[in-house]
Amino acid sequence: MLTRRTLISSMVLAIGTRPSLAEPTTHHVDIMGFQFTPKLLTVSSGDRVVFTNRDVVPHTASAVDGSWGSVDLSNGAQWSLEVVRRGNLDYYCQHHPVMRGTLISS
Ligand SMILES: [Cu+2]
Repeated sequence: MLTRRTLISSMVLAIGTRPSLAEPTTHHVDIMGFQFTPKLLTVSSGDRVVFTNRDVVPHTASAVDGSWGSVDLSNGAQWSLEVVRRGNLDYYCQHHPVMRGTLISS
């Protein structure tokens, strides 16, 4: 039988593991099959987004407005962005401009 104490300690654990507003989160975007996955990602200013190329051809993750961007990422390479702006941050691959993604930053 679930005791009251078990129930309370699981509730405390759930609350305790929730990241606070001040703690940045690391998100992951995989580049696979000529797509950014997830294509839409909700982030907070201060968070980090790690892009990993899982394709055999090189890709980039580059801001549409040119304000940030990775180098060429070969197979297995990672590049990390620290989100410092709010709003919809649209990005694409410089080699394959049809590849698009958006970071929704609040
Ligand atoms: Cu590409």
